[in-house]
Amino acid sequence: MAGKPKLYYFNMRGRMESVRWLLAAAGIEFEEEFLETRQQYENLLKDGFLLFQEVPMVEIDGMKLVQTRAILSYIAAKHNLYGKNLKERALIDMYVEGTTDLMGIIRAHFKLSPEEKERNLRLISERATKRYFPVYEKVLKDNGQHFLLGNQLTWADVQLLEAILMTEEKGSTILSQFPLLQAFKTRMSDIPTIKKFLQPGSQRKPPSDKKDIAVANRVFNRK
Ligand code: GSN
Repeated sequence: MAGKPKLYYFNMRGRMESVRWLLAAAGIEFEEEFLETRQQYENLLKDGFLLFQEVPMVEIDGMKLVQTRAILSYIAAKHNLYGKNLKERALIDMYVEGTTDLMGIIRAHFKLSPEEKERNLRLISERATKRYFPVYEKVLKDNGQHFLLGNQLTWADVQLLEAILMTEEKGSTILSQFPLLQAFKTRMSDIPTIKKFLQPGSQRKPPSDKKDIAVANRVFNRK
């Protein structure tokens, strides 16, 4: 039996949080090494663990995977969360890229100045309610089933729930015009593996703050 996947990243959400979500949803236990010092990062570089000198890195099945998207698609495929054929995969890819784009805007938020934050909150609300959520609401309406791909849970659903919760942290009523997404959120949150991940004490991380910037600057030798 291979050991548990080991995640190398900061003790923060960042790009790794979707990996934590996907593993948790698949019911896979994982270990984490949190980067706190320059030395830890240099050791990983010296050992040749970081193909592009970047984290996230995940040690899994004898591989040292980098590039968040590659990590996620490997985990999704391995745990039957990546559709049954190429066409389903293409749909999942499109849905996932949509939520990735939305989460990218939200992820940048904590680094902004107060004025930029105000502008960014408006952008998040506008993109969520006018561009992204209407798409997922329509997909659920058209297929009339529980998940984006119909009756099978996929990576796209897991990442949509992550994006919904992140968006709600920035505006708690953001789902008010999307009844099917509200029901989706409730249903998804009740899946036992996800329910467990949503409980306090899990490996889910809180929203990032300024302290996280200081750690990353120290590790990457930035100013
Ligand atoms: O998606 C990915 O995993 C890569 N395309 C990007 C990974 C990345 O940018 N990693 C940053 C830290 S996490 N930030 O978002 C990184 O390791 N930067 C190293 C550096 O030398 O700045």
